[in-house]
Order: sequence, then C-alpha cells, then structure tokens
Amino acid sequence: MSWLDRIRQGLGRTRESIVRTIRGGFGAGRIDEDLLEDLTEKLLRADVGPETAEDLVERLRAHAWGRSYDSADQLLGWLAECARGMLGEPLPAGLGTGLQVVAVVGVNGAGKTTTIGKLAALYKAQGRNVLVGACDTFRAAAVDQLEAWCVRAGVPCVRQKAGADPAAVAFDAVAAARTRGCDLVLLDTAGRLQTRADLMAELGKILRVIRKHDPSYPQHTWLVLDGNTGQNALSQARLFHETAPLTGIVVTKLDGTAKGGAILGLSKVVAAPVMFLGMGEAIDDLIPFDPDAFVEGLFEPETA
Ligand SMILES: Nc1nc2c(ncn2[C@@H]2O[C@H](COP(=O)(O)OP(=O)(O)O)[C@@H](O)[C@H]2O)c(=O)[nH]1
Ligand SMILES: [Mg+2]
Repeated sequence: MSWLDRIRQGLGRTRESIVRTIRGGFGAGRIDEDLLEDLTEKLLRADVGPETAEDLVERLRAHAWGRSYDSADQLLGWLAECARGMLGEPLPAGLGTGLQVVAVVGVNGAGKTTTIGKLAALYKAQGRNVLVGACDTFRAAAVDQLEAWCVRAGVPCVRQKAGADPAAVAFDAVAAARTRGCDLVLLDTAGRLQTRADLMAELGKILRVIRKHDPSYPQHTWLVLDGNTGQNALSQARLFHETAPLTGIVVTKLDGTAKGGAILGLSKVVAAPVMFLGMGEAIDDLIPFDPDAFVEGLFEPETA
C-alpha cells in the first residue's frame, strides 16, 4: 500500500464521521447564513472541534457565498478545497546537514516514545547515523520501553538510572553523538502537562543545557499530539510553543480516532508544520504528512 493509501485508510473513522454527517444533513441547497450555521453545528457533531469548524465555515463563506450546489458530495468537495487552504505546502524532505538534534515533547501518553522508535528506524533506513537519548528518567519503565524500541530500530540509546537529571542525560546524549560521529540525536522527554509550570521549567532546562554544546541545538523541537485529543491538541500546541518554540508536529493514533479533523486547525495556532502521522503501533506505522492526501482522506467519500 502506498503512503497516500495508508493516510486515507488511517483516517477512515474520521472520514466516516464527516461524510455521514454531511450526507445525512444536506441535500441540494445554497450557501447562505442558515446553511453555514447548520454546517458549523454538523461539523461540531463530527468532532472537528469548534475553532477548526469555525475557520472552515468562514473559508466556505469566502469561497462559495451565494452559490448553489446539487448534492452533499459537492458540498464535501468545497469543504475539502477550503480545508486544503488551511494546510501548508508539503515539506521539503530532509533535516539539514551536520549533527541534528531533535527534542521530542508532549503530554504523557501522547506517543512520544513510540514515535521516537519509529523515527529512529525511518531515519536509519535513510542512511542517518542515529542516537537516542532517554531523558524521560521519571520512571524506570519509561527508559526500558525506549531501549526496547532502540533495539528494534538498531540504534544506540544513551541512558542513566531512573531519577537522573533529564538535562544531564540530554547533555550526555549529544556529547556521545559527537564522539561517535552520529548525525541525528532524538531526545525522548518526560510527558508533561502543559499547564504544570514546574515541568515546563524542566523542559526549558533541557533545552538550555544542550545549547552549551552548540547554541543552535536543538534545531528541531517536535510536539507529539494524540489524535484522540481533538480540539485540546490546539491548546497543547499553544502552551508548548511558549516554552519550547516548536518546529514540527507529529500526530499519533489517527488509526483509532474519529477526531482527526481537529488537526486542520493547528496551522492557525503554531507555524510549525505537521511532519508525520502515527497510524498504528508497529515500527513502520509512521507516515510522512501529505496535505493533499490528508484532505482527501478527510472529505472524499469512497468511490463505488
Ligand atoms: N494505535 C496507536 N497507538 C499508538 C500510536 N502511537 C503510540 N501509541 C500507543 O500509545 C501508548 C502511549 O505511547 P507512548 O509512546 O508510551 O507515549 P509517551 O508517554 O508520550 O511516551 C502506547 O500504548 C503506544 O503503543 C499510534 O500511532 N497508533
Ligand atoms: Mg514515553
């Protein structure tokens, strides 16, 4: 199956919810105030989330005000065009040259450790010399989980004992990467509630400490968001961005949710692009984000 097919397949539940709701709610009609109001409500029922629904509906207003449409499927097509406008252009491939440091952040259970395992395998397959740092020292089990992923991916893992200072582990991991001539460091960090100031301060310390190696580190800070969180993902993105300016986003667990549409609203919150989608628990279930395939996966009904 191609990546594009896998995006479509992974978004199956979200698409079903959107398509069923729009088909069930609209026949032929005209884009007027009543319709837009009704549509907002239906999009909310389809778990698109209030900010995203509002943005989408305003775009439809600008795109098609006063126009008549023949069927719910035509309306879906217009929504797809508007949704596409909410996403940026596909990313140029590649991370940059020289040692690249990626700090992976997010709330507890979002899928950070799993995503790091998948990223390690993916970049290794692209010829990168990868090293992983186990900076989630909060629980011993977290370090073991990460190490198991590193064994699967075939990359080294720098760890210390549970309870060690996460910033010290991050510093050591970058040092080890330089010594070994690695060109990519992935730092796993402890899950933190974006509303807990002390934990956010700890994240700030990790970033400050690795800058002692080189002020450009980490060149990448990727936020991992659980696709099930829907609209709350936007507030997570906002708050993490304040502590650790984000350069990329990974959305996980899209395989099991109907709330994938909320992602459309992310671009309004942070400039950081969605880079990958997590579509399962296996090592190769990480798919590069493609905006065209994503929009098709959300709005385009199955062709019989
Ligand atoms: N179905 C599915 N499960 C995932 C995905 N990514 C992570 N998980 C699961 O989510 C749970 C939490 O993941 P973990 O990586 O430990 O989250 P962390 O606390 O952010 O490090 C685990 O049971 C993972 O297997 C995904 O893309 N799809
Ligand atoms: Mg973890």
